[in-house]
Amino acid sequence: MRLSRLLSADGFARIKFRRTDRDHRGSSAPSVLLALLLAVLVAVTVYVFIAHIYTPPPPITSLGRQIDRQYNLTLYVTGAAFILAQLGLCYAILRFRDRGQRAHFTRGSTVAEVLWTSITIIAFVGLGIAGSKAWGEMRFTPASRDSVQVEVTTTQFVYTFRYPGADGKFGRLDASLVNAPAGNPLGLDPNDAAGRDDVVVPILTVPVNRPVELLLRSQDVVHNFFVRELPLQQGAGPGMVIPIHFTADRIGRYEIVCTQLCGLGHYKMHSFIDVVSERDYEQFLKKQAALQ
Ligand SMILES: [Cu+2]
Repeated sequence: MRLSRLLSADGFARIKFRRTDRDHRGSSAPSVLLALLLAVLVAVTVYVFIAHIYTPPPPITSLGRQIDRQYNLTLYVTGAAFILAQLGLCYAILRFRDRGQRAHFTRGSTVAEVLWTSITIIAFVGLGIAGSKAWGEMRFTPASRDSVQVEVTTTQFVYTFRYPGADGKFGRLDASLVNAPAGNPLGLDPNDAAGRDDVVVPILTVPVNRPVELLLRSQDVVHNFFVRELPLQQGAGPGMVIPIHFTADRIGRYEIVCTQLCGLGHYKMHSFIDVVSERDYEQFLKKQAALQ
């Protein structure tokens, strides 16, 4: 487009546009550059996943491995859709670039709309149904009766774990008795006999290959219990006890982190879960019982 400046009678510059022959040919540069940029972004994204740059640690529960398989399946389906959609966009950008033609309105294709909406519904509902078994097993199935029960209390910005002790019963808690500096962070009632053998510790220890049920509580705000290797994430809120369960099958130490922004010290709110052999677990309980 050629610009010509004219000085009008009032002294202001008037800008006049005149179409030239070059305008009718359009410009390929912007569309080629945009298509190229998109192709590069797609290639980089695909590389990040294929090269396994950000991979989570392998799960230590059979349910975790089931979730990983489901996650990978979802990633393959959505990844293929992502690549196809972006390459389709590259094609459209190049095919319908500015050639100097007049733009015109199009209503699109009803058949194509119905087709890709149906495919999307089938893919999403299908993946949801495929994943419902693992989800149901984790969230809608109660823990087995022989589970090791541990109570998890979250507070700004620590985790405290309580075992019921030899009697298998948790003692009564009284919020007015909570006094961490005096050694009673949970508010255990000293008059309740069931609580006298309760074991209160800052690190969670569980036996390998045995079902574990955690009872999540919070003393103040909403916190979270998250262990990447389990892989389990559950919020804890004041005034409620939320049960979660798992069976860890690999001995080791794994980190527990709070994934709920719970205050200024949130970034350092963490603890550990030690998955130990049955013998080490018995020893741990005996040692702790002697210390309480
Ligand atoms: Cu927290």
